[in-house]
Amino acid sequence: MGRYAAMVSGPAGSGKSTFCTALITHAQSIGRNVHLFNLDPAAERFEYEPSIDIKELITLEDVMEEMRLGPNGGLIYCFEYLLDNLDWLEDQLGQFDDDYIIIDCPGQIELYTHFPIMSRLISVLQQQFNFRICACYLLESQFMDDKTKYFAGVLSAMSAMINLEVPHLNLMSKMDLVAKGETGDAIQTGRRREMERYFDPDPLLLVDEVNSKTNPRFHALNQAVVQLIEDFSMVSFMPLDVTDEDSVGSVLSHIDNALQYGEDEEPKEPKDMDMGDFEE
Ligand SMILES: Nc1nc2c(ncn2[C@@H]2O[C@H](COP(=O)(O)OP(=O)(O)OP(=O)(O)O)[C@@H](O)[C@H]2O)c(=O)[nH]1
Ligand SMILES: [Mg+2]
Repeated sequence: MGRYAAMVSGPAGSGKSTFCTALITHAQSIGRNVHLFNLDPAAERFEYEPSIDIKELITLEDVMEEMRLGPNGGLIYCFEYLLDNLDWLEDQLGQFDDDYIIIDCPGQIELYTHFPIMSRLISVLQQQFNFRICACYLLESQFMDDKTKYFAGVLSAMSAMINLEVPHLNLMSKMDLVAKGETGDAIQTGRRREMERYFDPDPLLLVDEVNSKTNPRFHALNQAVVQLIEDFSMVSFMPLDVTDEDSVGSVLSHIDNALQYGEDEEPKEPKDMDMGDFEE
């Protein structure tokens, strides 16, 4: 059986850990075995006990105290320490036969966008440990209310995609906070419709709205940014509502698809047939 990993990334508080929990709950409910890999050396509580936990190797708290580093420098130190201790990782990864792991990452997006840390970890998982990897990048639906923030979010997602160089799925999280249309509340229905425009929009059509909010001095820059986003086809988002099992199930099938999960498996032997049924 192949080895598969979905790396759940995105800004602080975008709902990564909650999504990992929802994904594992859903996978278990359909009889699939997936494991949680906690990659956040500062994480405190988990609904599911992680099968692999970076905190067993190193914690941010210890690093900050012993190395006298701040939280961000400390985090980089933790990842460099992990990359220097790949034997530990190999040991941890070696315990499973059915390898499908969900990696809950920290919320410091510099790790995906500025530093080559996550991309190095991905290369190790791919090349040394034979994993197929995809990235899920979460952005909060609440954040999208403002088009300028939407563009900033898309750019951060795009930067992560370019740095990580693995199949990439953008998720618009916390969709439960944007009430569904049936509630009858005209304002919420309007907000939902507005949000749905962002699932697969044409950024060139949104530029006028961004321009209307920004100083004319920036219009050429807005246009250039929008063109960049358009050129990379980076604007589509899948809605994610962790309170809705269908939504979580649909995201899991997209992840499976991105990972080509199951495509390597041997065809199952048909059940032993009683050939007597076919005899005269
Ligand atoms: N309503 C709603 N709240 C959510 C959802 N996902 C997360 N939250 C809330 O958002 C907050 C942050 O959620 P986390 O899952 O811890 O987010 P995270 O991205 O793991 O955060 P960091 O690891 O600190 O970067 C918590 O208060 C969650 O309860 C969601 O789908 N809907
Ligand atoms: Mg988290």
